[in-house]
Amino acid sequence: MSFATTAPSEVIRDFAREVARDLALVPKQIQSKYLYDALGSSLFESICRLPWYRITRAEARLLTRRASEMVAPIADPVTLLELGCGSGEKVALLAEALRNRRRRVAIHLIDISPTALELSERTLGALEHVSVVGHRATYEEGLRHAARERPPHGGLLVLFLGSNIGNFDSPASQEFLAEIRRALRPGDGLLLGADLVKPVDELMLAYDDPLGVTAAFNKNLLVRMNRELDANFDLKAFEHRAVWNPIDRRVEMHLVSARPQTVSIAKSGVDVKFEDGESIWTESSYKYQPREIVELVSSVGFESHAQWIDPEARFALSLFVAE
Ligand code: AVI
Repeated sequence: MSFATTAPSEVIRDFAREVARDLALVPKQIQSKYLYDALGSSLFESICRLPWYRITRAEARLLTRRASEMVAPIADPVTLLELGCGSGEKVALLAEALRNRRRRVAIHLIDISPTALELSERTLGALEHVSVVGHRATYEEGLRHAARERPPHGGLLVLFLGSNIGNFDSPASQEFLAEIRRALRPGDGLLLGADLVKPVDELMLAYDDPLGVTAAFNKNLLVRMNRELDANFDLKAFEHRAVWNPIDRRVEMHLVSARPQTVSIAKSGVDVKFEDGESIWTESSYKYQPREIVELVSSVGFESHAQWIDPEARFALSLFVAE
């Protein structure tokens, strides 16, 4: 496996500009998409294997047990489209459930990471009844391309899994779901994975794990800024903190300054002052009640078809059909 350490220059330019803008906000923040450079993506994969982070395994359990019900309402020939494909194992479970229909299944994979696309294409290569198209693109661009390339007949099932929806705030999640709906035809489906509200001690173990992997994932953002933006963050002078915000029902990740300090970020053209205890807010993970998921998705033109809940981890997969 190789770890690309240099991002393309336009990515670095946007990163530099957005960091300058968002560190001037109160509270200071950095968008969570910047957590995922090569090392960050690999740390996230490790998080998914931690005993305390249960989303990935809960979702795999539901998919393994209920995949045939999940594809049942989608008309042949089926196209599957996964937003953020990871390793391709989840879409493979759904493709496997379509095998007995004896029709070819087209799979579109959308991810900005070439490594994720390659890995998924390899996983799916073992299935002879599928054809796979990878799109190295943002979710929005990929959705548009795939919708244009799909056949005139048959249904499309969009997969948005892993509780990625939880990293969008409320207006952004609604806007993004509406964008998905606009790319679909009536009768197409959306399978949405979302983590549910659960006891706070469980959430804290998931987002501040005893092995420190989530802390490394969060602090890698400082490593990335030092490398790509010529910043001089002292890694020992910032701490990982996860907090449960009960009003907005989200886990927030922060990087907290352990002392008063000024950090220079050369490519952003800024010197940023931190008070002792001041934080950079790096991610929100919203947690839902099952009913809220149905209401959110129904509000943008979908009808709720079914919802499966993993009782151990409190995680839901919900299936919607475009009206
Ligand atoms: C990718 N996303 C759904 C993860 C989450 O749970 O919000 C990212 C993550 N952050 C900390 N641990 C995992």
